[in-house]
Amino acid sequence: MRNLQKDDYLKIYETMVRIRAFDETAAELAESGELPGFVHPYSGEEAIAAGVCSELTDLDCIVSTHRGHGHIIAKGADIRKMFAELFGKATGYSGGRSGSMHIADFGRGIIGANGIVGAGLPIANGVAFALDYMGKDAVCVCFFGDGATNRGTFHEALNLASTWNLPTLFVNENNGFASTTPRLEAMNVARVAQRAAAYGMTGVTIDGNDVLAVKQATREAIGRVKSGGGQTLIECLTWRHHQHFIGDRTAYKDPAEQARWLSATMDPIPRFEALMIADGVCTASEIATLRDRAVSDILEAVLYGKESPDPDPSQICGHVYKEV
Ligand SMILES: Cc1ncc(C[n+]2csc(CCOP(=O)(O)OP(=O)(O)O)c2C)c(N)n1
Repeated sequence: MRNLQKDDYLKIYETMVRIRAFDETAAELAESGELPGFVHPYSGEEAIAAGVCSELTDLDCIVSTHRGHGHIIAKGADIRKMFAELFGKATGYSGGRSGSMHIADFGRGIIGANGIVGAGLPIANGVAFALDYMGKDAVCVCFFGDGATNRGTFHEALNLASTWNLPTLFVNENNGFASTTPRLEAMNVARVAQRAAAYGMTGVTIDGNDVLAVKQATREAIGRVKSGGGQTLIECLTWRHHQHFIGDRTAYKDPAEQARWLSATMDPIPRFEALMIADGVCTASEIATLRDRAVSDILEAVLYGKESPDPDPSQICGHVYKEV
């Protein structure tokens, strides 16, 4: 995977720093009380969204989670409409009705984030079924946390995808916790990927902070399902830098472990920067330029969101029932 074109490296890097800038800014705004609603920052997990989505085409779809900003940005969503939605404004993705956890953009194959843990899994199968039924050469990627793999929806979805041979790709973001519960207090298997065997599919565990490893595993999984080799459950080992949501306390995290994961050798962004410099892809100053651009794009999107109009109160009952 280290033989990509320069543009491919830069695109992946831009995606990661855009996600980081988006969620660090959203976290600050939520902490200061400027943003209404919940924010579940994705910081620390960027390599997964960026690596997976770098292998997707416009025809492919994704189904996201409550921690979904990263997936949605990596699939090409408009960050101005995202911030407008977070601010509850009329110009937001859902007209300000949904906030952070229900952003969707069907035109870009973003079927939606979801506030219900594990609820995206059966939806992803439905999308995969539809893609297959319509004869599209495409897959549906489902992102979900380790906590979600203890829900019945996970097991039903893997069983159905395997039995019906659906083009669903299961991407587990194993950050070690479901809210405040450490993973091994809630499951009795060493690896989430082991669960794939129960459904006759391939299970792999990878370093989820190594964006090129994620890209490689995604490429192999898509190739496998498209060539009749069955589905894949990719378990990506990672760590969330922040609390579960902004406002939560993190007493359940070991400070030494937290510091280890935030170090430059573990954080996916400095890791990828070091790799690009070592491979002669770009210089430190080119990297700084890309970072600065990501931050200024985000600030512009925040301004757009803040200054957008509030929804019209007379429309409050809209989108509840379908008009006939
Ligand atoms: C069905 C359901 N149960 C509980 C919750 C409350 N809740 C929200 S996020 C979360 C933890 C999810 O953990 P995981 O799936 O590992 O994802 P992560 O937050 O680590 O990304 C819980 C329990 C919920 N939203 N939905």
